[in-house]
Amino acid sequence: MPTVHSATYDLLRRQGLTTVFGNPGSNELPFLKNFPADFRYVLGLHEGVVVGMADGFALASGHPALVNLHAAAGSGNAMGALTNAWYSHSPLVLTAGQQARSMMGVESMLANVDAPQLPRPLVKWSYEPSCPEDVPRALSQAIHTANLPARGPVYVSIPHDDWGHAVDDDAALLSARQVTSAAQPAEAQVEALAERLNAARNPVLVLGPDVDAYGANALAVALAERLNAPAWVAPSASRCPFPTRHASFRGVLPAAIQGISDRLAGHDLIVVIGAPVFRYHQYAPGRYLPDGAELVHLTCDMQEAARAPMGDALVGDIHATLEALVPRLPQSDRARPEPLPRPEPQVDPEGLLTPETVFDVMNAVAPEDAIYVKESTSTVTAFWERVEMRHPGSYFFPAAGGLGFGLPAAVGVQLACPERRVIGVIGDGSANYAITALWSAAQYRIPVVFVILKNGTYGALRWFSRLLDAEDSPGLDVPGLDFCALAKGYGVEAVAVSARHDFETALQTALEDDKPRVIEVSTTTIEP
Ligand code: TZD
Ligand code: CA
Repeated sequence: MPTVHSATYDLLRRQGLTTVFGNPGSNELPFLKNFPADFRYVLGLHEGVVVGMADGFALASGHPALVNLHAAAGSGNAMGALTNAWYSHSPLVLTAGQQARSMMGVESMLANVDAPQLPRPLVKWSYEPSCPEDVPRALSQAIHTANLPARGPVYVSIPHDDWGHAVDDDAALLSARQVTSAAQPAEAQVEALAERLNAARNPVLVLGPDVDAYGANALAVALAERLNAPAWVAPSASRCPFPTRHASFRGVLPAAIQGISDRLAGHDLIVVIGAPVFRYHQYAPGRYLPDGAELVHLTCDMQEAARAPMGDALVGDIHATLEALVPRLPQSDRARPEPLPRPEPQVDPEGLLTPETVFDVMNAVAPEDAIYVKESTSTVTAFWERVEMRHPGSYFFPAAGGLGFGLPAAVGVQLACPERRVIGVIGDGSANYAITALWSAAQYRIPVVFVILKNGTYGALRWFSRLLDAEDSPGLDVPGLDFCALAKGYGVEAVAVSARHDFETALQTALEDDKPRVIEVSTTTIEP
């Protein structure tokens, strides 16, 4: 007779969720017992790390990832990481152990009295099955909900005395289910879009993370080349949708209302693909659109389409829509955009490297298909200017700006892509939110190269403090951190460098190794 336990593992296996990212407690042990040999458990020492690793794994693999957390305290620890998963459309299936059903009412230790409420509003769906027999079906619903567009995290709370219950043979029907979506635009919609693009005098593309998530990077290039249009990366982009040395590439838009209008001035049609309109950050009020401009928006997310303050939107599969659209467009005879000039090398002060130099060295030393997981907030512009990324899936950044993503996501991305090298580019502030990811990297021998940029300060906040006229705020510096000592404590070999040649050597050595390494680089502080 199958049980909730056997039916669930059968479901997870058939649906391809055989890696479990977790941090266990007593409530989770009945799920983890008899852990099948074809499954892999990846232990994170803090739930923010657990979700961060799963997030990187899901984003880089394109498949839902399973997370197993501990009841309320564990789920609570994971919430910050869920802000990023939500905005990056990351299909995370979060499960959490609950007290035994008969012990919940008296509020025993580790009972989560209103478990489905806790992760909201950062999940698409949250549920606690009303009886043990419903657990496999609820998990099946969770997997498909996470994976259907727009993708996103889901949460299921499971009482620990459910796992031994018998279920009938119909539970096997669940594991064989295939749930797919189409969202191909109608003929008339593609035609209308094509006409609009053809009629535009001077169109501009704004490309976002979901171009990369849908594997539509090459189609975005084809579109830019058909139109001979410049291509900007959407503000606050968490992925790289377009090759950064292509003649059309214009860099990342600033995350401010007026800043975007200024950059896009002179265009009569703004075509936003795979990003919200727009993901602003710093408050710089102004006009949403430059004079004379219209905006059209292709998105996989109906909420993004609905909440935009301007423009027309088409909700659908980004790959399918571009595939239908591009062949309808005649080759434009507009002049091809001129490629951006290469940025000049920076002169480094004695005993420090500029972040610009760090990125120039990475660009020269790292393999051309390296994957960058970036979480150093003041160096975003410099990074996009200096590091060439030409392959899909080359860049991941916390989509909600929730720090604590970079270190663990780098581990998850490397686990999903063992054939490519992952370089984590992490600020000395950011590194502390999820430093224990180093331990998981060491224990599972996941060969991420962690480059920690040590400028001794929350650099981006220094910039914001000038913007907000709050330069005298306390708590903006982080002196006295020794990342080599921390790395050693978690089992990762580390070296500190402060000169260009030493960084080159350290990076080369790290990239040749088959285990993780930390390189602490002393840097100057620059403007974001
Ligand atoms: N806590 C969390 C979880 N997320 C945040 N985004 C912040 C606090 C606030 N914050 C920012 O938005 S940027 C930043 C903080 C603390 C500074 C990060 O410092 P860093 O990078 O050293 O990682 P830079 O390059 O010095 O800015
Ligand atoms: Ca810093």
